[in-house]
Amino acid sequence: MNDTGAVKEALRRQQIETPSWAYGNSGTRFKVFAQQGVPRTPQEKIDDAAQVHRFTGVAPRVAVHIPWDRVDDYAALAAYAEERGVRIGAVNTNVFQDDDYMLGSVTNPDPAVRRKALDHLLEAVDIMDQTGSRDLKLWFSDGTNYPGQDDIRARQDRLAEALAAVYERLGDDQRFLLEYKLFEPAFYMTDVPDWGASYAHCVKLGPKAQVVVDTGHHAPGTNIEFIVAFLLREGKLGGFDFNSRFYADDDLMVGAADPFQLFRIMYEVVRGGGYEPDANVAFMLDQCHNVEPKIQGQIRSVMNVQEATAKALLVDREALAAAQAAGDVLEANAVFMDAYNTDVRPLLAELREEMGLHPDPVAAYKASGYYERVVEERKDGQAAGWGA
Ligand code: PSV
Ligand code: MN
Ligand code: MN
Repeated sequence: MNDTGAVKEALRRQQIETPSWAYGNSGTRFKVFAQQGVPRTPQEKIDDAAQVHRFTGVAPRVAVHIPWDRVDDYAALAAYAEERGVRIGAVNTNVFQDDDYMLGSVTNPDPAVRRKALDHLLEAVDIMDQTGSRDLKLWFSDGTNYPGQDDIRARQDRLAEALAAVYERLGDDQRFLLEYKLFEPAFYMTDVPDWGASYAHCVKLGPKAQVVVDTGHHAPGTNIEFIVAFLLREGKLGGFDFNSRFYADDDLMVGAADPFQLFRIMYEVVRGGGYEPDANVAFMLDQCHNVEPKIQGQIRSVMNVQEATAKALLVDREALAAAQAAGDVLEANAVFMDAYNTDVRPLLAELREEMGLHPDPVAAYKASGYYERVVEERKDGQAAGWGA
């Protein structure tokens, strides 16, 4: 797509979902650094997410994580979000922070623990009914630390049983996204370690089961864009948890560590039709801002995804196809790199102005005084954190 008008039009309809937990305090297992002005309630997290949308125009949804965002009335929470110009997006489940889950949740050898975990997943679908959310995000920390600790095959059977029960419970317009992760917290074997395991379970269940690619969940050197191309081709790419990493699951700002990889991923999304409105690929962020200001960190991340998308849309697909058909390796690579090396910031600034936004979202946010206001307003009470 080379016509700038068409590129802008495509960028205008982009929707990037931000995670409620990115607005709260977070850290590593060594230390959580408390920041000022951090939200104390799920509502305040939504207030902050609304700021990201206000200044970027492309972040209209916020994902919630249960029980971190537990409230009495989820329909009221959804209404609260709508009043602030955003909606509740994916409902993320949490079966990893309870003592009972030490040896696993849905794959635990104890049927009572499995039942408890499944009840939580089903409760999350009840919540989706109230928030109007389409996506249930399932990530299991389940796995083992030592060879022989538990039976790998039996654990797969238990996983399949739980997934089938959740699938059965989904409404017509709902789906689940099964997230995989190579390791951590399990260090020998993880029950959903890679896209293949997630894909196989999802294929068995049907179209309402889709794979979600968290960009931080692979072995170093993995070609993530290949996975994206493959899953899209099979109609099984449900979405992304975007973040970037230098080592493992670093949860740094997307596009910070490797903007070229993000471009390559977005190119495969565009190439595979995943950017079309009816493709239903969810572009979510899953990040933690441990040392940087959180709302600004989210704004920067949204802009990074926009920039990678703009470059991906700018690839001259005709010229690329011609070079590929001719076997012209260097020309094909040059066409691809031309798009990556284009400075798309002026185009995005122009687009924002056309959308009635400030061309520089970070500057506009800083000038708004929102941060100073919430630092003052949120002085008292317990700040929300990863796990609260
Ligand atoms: C696990 O590492 C993960 O990526 C899952 O998506 C969790 O729900 C999320 O992190 C929590 O931050
Ligand atoms: Mn994730
Ligand atoms: Mn992760």
